[in-house]
Amino acid sequence: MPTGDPRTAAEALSELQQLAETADFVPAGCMVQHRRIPDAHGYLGAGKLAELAEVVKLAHSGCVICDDSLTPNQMRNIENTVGVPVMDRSELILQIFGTHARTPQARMQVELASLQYEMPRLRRRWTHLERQRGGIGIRGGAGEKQIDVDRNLLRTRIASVNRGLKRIEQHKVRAVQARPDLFTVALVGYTNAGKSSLMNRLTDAGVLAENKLFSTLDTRTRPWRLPGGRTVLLTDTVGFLRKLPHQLVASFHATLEEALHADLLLVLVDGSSSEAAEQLTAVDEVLSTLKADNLPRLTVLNKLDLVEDRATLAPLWRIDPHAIAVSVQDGEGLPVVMTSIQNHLAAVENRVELLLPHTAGALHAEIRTRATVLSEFYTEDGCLMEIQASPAILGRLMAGGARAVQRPPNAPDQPE
Ligand SMILES: Nc1nc2c(ncn2[C@@H]2O[C@H](COP(=O)(O)OP(=O)(O)OP(=O)(O)O)[C@@H](O)[C@H]2O)c(=O)[nH]1
Ligand SMILES: [Mg+2]
Repeated sequence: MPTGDPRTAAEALSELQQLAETADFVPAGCMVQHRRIPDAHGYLGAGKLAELAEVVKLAHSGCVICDDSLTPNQMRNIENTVGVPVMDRSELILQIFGTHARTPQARMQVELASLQYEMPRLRRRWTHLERQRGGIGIRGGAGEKQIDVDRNLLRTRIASVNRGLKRIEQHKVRAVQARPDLFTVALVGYTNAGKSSLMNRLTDAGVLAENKLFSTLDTRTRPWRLPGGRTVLLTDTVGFLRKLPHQLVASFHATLEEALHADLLLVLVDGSSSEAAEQLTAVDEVLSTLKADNLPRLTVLNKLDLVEDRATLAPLWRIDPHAIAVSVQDGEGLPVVMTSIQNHLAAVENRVELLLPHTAGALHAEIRTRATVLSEFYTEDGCLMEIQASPAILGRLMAGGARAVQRPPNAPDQPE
């Protein structure tokens, strides 16, 4: 068990099992050792390590996965005792990210994280090769020179991937800046919470959604038409996980940052999971590392259709009394999400009355999609509208020919 993990061993192992299955492993068994600090040499104590070797032999396992980070030394020592390859949590997650990466940016981000993970472990790989060839260790052996060659190769590749990534990121920044000034809602949350499913349900994004961890590794933004015609942008992105390898958090920073350019966060959590409260806390931690913890947010508890007793949601409502329970699958609660977003818009935007002269009639369609129209009347001078919009949109409308209407204090609400 990793130290400082608030979960029980069973909870931590059930997540590790899910990760392993996502990477197409078939788990044969689990083992837990309760220790205050991991053994520096073999992570587990000597007795437990021997027990593990026995279990691996009996189950004919091809690999051992540890739920914590292992030092290259610990990995080598465990491998020597159990006789099969050993993987730590970071390596497993990197492998999953590697198979799920589809866009060039995601592929490069995973490659960068993997190269950085690999760097301190080069020596271990070479010791293995020398042993297989019957060598006598790496001190002064062929491996020693090869490690230097490999290290230089890795450094060159890291620099080249970094340059490629910078180019893509600059291109993306320009694309985000060129985006129409629409209110943006970002979907964030623990992996497998249902973010892509919600995105698909609300827009026709056609994003891959499946019962696997880290199905989505890049950011996608689609227009979402709210009831009444107002359009906002909805952004889906990579899911969070407790203790993500730091190399991955660093590599995916740009992807997450793009999503966190949002005006409002929808924090999604799988309400049917027994670990929903811990997952919400983990999401908070990632958001605060990304300095996005002060963005306005709505908490959405998903998969209500799988919750047999709603009383089990009580701890989540204690964390956020305004959390909205929904089922993306059958649509329950989604109208409440929309109303909450509209209420949020009403609270943060300006409400103004303006006259759209006939000469500026072309702005009418823009107002309908980018602002909320509260009322409109046609008069001799043009269309008199009461709208709610952001200062940026209002500025654009004024520049396009719309005029603010100043009413005398006792004027009737509506024109005759
Ligand atoms: N029963 C039920 N299943 C749901 C619901 N919403 C989503 N799912 C399922 O949950 C699984 C994960 O959904 P995704 O939409 O891929 O989750 P995600 O948050 O995008 O996951 P990552 O991209 O991995 O971060 C899929 O198998 C969905 O079909 C729901 O309301 N009820
Ligand atoms: Mg997804």
